[in-house]
Amino acid sequence: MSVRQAPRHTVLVTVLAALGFAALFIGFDSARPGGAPWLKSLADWIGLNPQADSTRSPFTPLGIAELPKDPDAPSITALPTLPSLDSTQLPFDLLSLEGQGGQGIHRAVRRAGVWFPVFSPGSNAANADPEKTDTTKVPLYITSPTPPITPPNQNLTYPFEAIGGTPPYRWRMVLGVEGFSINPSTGVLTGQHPEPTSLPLAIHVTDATGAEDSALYTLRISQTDPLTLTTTELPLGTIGTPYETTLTASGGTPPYTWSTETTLPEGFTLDPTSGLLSGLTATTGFDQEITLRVTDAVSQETTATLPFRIEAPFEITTPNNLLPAAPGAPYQITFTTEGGTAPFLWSLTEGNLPLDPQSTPWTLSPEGILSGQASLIDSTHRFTLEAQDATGITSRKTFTLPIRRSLIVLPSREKAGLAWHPREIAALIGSPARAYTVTRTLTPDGANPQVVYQGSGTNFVDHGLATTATYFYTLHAHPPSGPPIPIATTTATLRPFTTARGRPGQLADPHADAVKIFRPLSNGGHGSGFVPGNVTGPPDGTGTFAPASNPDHVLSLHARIGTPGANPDPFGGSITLAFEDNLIENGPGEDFTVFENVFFINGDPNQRFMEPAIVSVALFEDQWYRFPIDIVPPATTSSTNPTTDPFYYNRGFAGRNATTGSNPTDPQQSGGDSFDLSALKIPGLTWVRYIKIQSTGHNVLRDDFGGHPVQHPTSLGATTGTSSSGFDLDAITAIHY
Ligand SMILES: [Ca+2]
Ligand SMILES: [Ca+2]
Ligand SMILES: [Ca+2]
Repeated sequence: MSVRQAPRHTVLVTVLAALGFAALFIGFDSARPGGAPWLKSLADWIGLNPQADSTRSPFTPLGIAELPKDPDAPSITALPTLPSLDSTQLPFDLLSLEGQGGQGIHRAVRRAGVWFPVFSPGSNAANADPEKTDTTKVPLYITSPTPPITPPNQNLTYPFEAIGGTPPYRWRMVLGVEGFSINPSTGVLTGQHPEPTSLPLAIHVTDATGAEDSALYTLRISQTDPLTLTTTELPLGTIGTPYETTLTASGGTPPYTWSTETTLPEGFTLDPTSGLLSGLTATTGFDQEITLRVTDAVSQETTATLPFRIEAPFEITTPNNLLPAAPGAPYQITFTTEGGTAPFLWSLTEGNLPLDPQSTPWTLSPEGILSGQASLIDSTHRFTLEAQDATGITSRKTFTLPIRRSLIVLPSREKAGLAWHPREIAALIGSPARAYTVTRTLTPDGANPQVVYQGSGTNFVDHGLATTATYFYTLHAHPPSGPPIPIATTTATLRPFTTARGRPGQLADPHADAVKIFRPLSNGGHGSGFVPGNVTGPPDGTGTFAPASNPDHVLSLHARIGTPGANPDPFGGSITLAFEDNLIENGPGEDFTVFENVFFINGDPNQRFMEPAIVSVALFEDQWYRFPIDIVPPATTSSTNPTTDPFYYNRGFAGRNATTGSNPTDPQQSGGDSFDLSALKIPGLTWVRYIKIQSTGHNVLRDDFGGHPVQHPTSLGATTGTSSSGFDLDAITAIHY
């Protein structure tokens, strides 16, 4: 079929070549090679003073009438209210709508997390092809995600659902075991099985006109005992003595397969079948953390990060996790050893030392004194130091040094998010705290403190605050005995909000504010010369047939073709964004939306060009949670490419829905792909401030539910690893902020 739609990738490559912008590599995790250690924040982008610290700078309250006018504001805030659209008015069968947004040719409704355009043929705009856009029908789609894992001998009842086509639907299935059946008219699968197993389950649905759709799932019968890595510590090894330990796991469905997420030290191996970790080092001791992964027979996996230490005749006694350096403050630490023969000679063997605000690296003296001034931006640094004693024996240790306050406070709209790190507080008070109290005052002298949190968690959101007010928060740790100890005080000043682009220090916005790391697959890609402005602020996409595509509107992350199970980093570029003037709270339902420039192939809204990405969130820079992904391929050979079907990327992906142009903070209007932090099932996680988006690449990742490889479209230069290949990020917007 010929491509009528402007072949955006070709056009964009030309534009880019003409502009010749270099990619930005932005420091956040300094241990990564190529990470230039500076951060271009929103303030740099729009020319405001980046030195301003929003939690400390003096602030003149602004009345609403005095708010600076933003040229972008009308496009977001002046949208007319959408007239209500009930299902009887829809041109096709879409019952139980989850939302509607857009106007005219861009009007769309949402069902099962996917937005479908709805418009009358008379309102066609130039971008839509009337011959391709049959507005009376949505094709028949099976929408359901993979059924849940079911224990042996326990009954499973799972309703499969479909939309589009012409009801009524008829259902059938193909499954290689007895004991299950599907109701042909309702699509409800029922049954049970006595043994743990993992089987392909093909589901077929036929509509009244004989049209058919199919989907291939994995039916998992497994103990619900969660897969657990039962090895909780690794034995201490010694230089010159062969090291051997066998890792253990329980739950899930054996047999288990073992692997590591981190590189093992030289001379060490992990047997994937037996879990035997073994090796020998002759002259170099080390003390580092390794991340171990166990996968069971039905592709569930779990990981654990454990200290791994080989003792030399002397050891480095400074703990791995260094106390945080406060932003902008001087920092000095003297590393210490025990045993061995003095003098010791210190050197950096891996990673990078932090940089001061002038981008000069901190210094490590040969005597083991690390000193410098902390940058103004929160960041985490990992590096490995080596000490060599007078006899030539060496000992290595990996350190983590965070730059941030011990009490994190992020102001938002009439609320503030607070968080602290128990490990650091334990280091400060000499033992784990049994509880924490946070107090709030309106003056720095601490008069009239109000207790706003008491418990054993690590984060909470303080509600009911006044815009333009400044609050002083103090964190108190409760040691095992004795009175609480004040640990840290931090202030927060609440700004008025706009849904357009904010102004640092004056006007906050619900959108991502800064790029922490940008790691494309090659330099000079589409939009790389416009980072961070093209991915901060509100979405530039203005409608379902009007995806953002200019380099100052979107940033391409790049994708390549790989092999399943490979490290995804060389095949899918990534970006990490920070929220600096608002938080993303885990509120009711969806919490944030990712906007990409999904477009319709040949103007046909039923054939989507989607470049998928996986999404992770964090509250602390070193603790990430990824949304689980579910791929649902067709069960039979399809006449169209499965990757043009939004229900192929069934759950957990960004990049499957177009932007409607309506209010980006309302997931029932905005289009894009919305995510609910509750889906991560992380106990006690009330808010986050970092989001990482990584292009999936083609054939690299497997999904979390059936192990299906994640396919990426390969046409239109989508997997060249350069220029505009891969996911094109437009914006990320908080819903609860
Ligand atoms: Ca913001
Ligand atoms: Ca939520
Ligand atoms: Ca944008």
